[in-house]
Amino acid sequence: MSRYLPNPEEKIVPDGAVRKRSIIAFSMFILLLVGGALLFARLYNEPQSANNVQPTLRKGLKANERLFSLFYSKHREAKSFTKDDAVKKVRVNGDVGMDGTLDTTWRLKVARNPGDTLMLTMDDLKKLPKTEVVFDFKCVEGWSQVTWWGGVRFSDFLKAYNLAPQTGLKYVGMITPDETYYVGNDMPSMLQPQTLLAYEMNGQPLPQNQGYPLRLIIPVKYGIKHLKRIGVMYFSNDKPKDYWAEQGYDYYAGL
Ligand SMILES: Nc1nc2c(c(=O)[nH]1)N[C@H]1C(S)=C(S)[C@@H](COP(=O)(O)O)O[C@H]1N2
Ligand SMILES: [Mo]
Repeated sequence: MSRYLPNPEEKIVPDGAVRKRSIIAFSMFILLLVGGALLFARLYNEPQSANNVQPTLRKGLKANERLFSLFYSKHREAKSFTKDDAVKKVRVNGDVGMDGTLDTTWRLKVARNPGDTLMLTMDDLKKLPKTEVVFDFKCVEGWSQVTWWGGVRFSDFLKAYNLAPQTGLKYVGMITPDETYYVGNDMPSMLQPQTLLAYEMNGQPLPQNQGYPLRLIIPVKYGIKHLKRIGVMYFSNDKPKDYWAEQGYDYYAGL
């Protein structure tokens, strides 16, 4: 018969408290309902932007993008391979901005500050310490190849040309000499130690169609970001224009 005895642990809730809780629960329900309806109405009435996304959703996407770029762009490194692993026949892919051939009259233009643009020769760059990287180069089209590159580590280049203050900016932009191919990369990925201004492939000067005289190698990113034939380099807090991002690809294109 003990089951009919009241449990001394059980609190007897007075009627008034029950009513109060019901009112709170019901108010929350109404609030959520109204909130949901308002959000829906806002999304429904908002004009869609160029990418078919309403500004409210776009804000959410942007916040996510910032979060991901924060967590995934730092401290990452692409797996390294040995030079023997590297393929001898490197695929050529993408020829935007690659018309004609370049010669030694080429200069790397670096917009250091307003009114202060460096004009560097290949010899200037070859004087800096050389770094070699062998990694699995991945294209968004689905293929990948282990390839071997040599050049100046981007962070070494920045030090040599007093560009440390520019690392306080969020992005580095690069453009081909004819301005038809261009990319933007986030600063943490640019500062990653495998990122090179490359002038060699398989121990030889870059072939014309693979970016002679200088290209970007940024192993933490997909191929679209490895701009071949660098003409201009600049630094900015705004996202530099990006050829494939304009076509709808992910701006960060990280691996
Ligand atoms: N100037 C320029 N750089 C470019 C491209 C391009 O079309 N033009 N294509 C990109 C893409 S999609 C890839 S996969 C790589 C290919 O580099 P590779 O030709 O040396 O294999 O270059 C990238 N850099
Ligand atoms: Mo690619």
